[in-house]
Amino acid sequence: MSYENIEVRTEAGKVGIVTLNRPKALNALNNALMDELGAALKAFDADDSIGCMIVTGSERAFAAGADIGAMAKYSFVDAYKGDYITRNWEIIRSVRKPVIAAVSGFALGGGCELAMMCDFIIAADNAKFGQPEIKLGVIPGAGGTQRLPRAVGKAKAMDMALTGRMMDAAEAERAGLVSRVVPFDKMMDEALGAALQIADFSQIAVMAAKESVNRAFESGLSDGVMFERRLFHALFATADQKEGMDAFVNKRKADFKHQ
Ligand code: CO8
Repeated sequence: MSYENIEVRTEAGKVGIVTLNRPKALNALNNALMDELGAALKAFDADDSIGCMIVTGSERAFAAGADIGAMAKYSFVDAYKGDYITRNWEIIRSVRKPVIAAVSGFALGGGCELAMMCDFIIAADNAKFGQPEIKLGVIPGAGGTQRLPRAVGKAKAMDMALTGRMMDAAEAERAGLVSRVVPFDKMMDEALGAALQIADFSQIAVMAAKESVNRAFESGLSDGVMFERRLFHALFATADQKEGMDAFVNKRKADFKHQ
């Protein structure tokens, strides 16, 4: 499939990389881009050889938000009935293999929300995160008021949603929004290193780990722990568990077959 708003490639045959590519608009997220992103991630998710995905942008912008020009004249009916706010964004959350956001430059509004929909964020030291929708007379619409407080707590989430201020990479790491911060020229190597490492693990265990961590945000502690325990039990039915533990016992590298 050919794309107009994203670039898609694979690395080492096992990591799928999507680069947002609307440079003139700082990768503003219009409907066509989000449809393409969803299609590309779904295709990687369905490809048995791919074990992890990366979504990234340019040095200047991961994404400066939803496309304000496209949204400016929407009526309530346009917004409510169309898939673009934000039903087509949900595809990203339905992907079962891990998705890493590699964020450089602006990650604002929908750009910050897109990064937070990914499983974890590796940031370049020039990254800037923000939910500036309040300045436009609206509020975040793709999970910003829900995922940001879960990531950084109420105080900073309220501060950002109500003032629209940006958080730099160092503050974002301190607050728990991003997992690692590296210089920009090391960002893709860092993300790729993590993605290749993940892709070499058992895909079944990786998917179960993602599902179980995500469950922590949907359930109470005892339900979450029970969910985890059942998945843990289930993994003993896989060949990969036998391989992983046999490899450890016999001091060799595991060779997972994703079975
Ligand atoms: N939408 C459309 N175009 C944009 C956007 C955007 N979000 N951001 C930047 N651009 C365009 C600019 O219009 C400009 O285009 P042109 O050269 O044709 O004038 C170009 O990108 C470069 O931008 P600037 O000249 O403004 O660059 P600066 O370096 O001066 O400033 C900023 C960079 C600070 C990032 C600034 O561009 C800015 O404030 N952008 C808007 C940020 C924003 O408000 N984002 C939130 C948007 S609302 C949203 O995301 C809601 C999500 C809800 C869910 C999704 C529903 C679909």
